[in-house]
Amino acid sequence: MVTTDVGADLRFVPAEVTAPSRTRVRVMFRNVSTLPHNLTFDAPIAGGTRTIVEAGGSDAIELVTPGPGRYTFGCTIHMGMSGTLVVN
Ligand SMILES: [Cu+2]
Repeated sequence: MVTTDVGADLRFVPAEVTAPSRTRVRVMFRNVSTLPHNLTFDAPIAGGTRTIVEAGGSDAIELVTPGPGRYTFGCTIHMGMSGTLVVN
């Protein structure tokens, strides 16, 4: 589960999440802030929630984790709002 900051700060909470490699996982995203956000993985995962997860809303992503490494995700609405998926 990843959420946002509860206010208007542009950050994910927690900013780093961990999962085992080559496993199907479900990432729940809850937007508890006052602004619309999304949670979108960069390549090679390249998947995400719907583009606008409104304040108070939530969405989930299902993905199969790649090999071990660090994979970034972000909010395409807000540059610089990012987090990391650590795959073991
Ligand atoms: Cu955002």
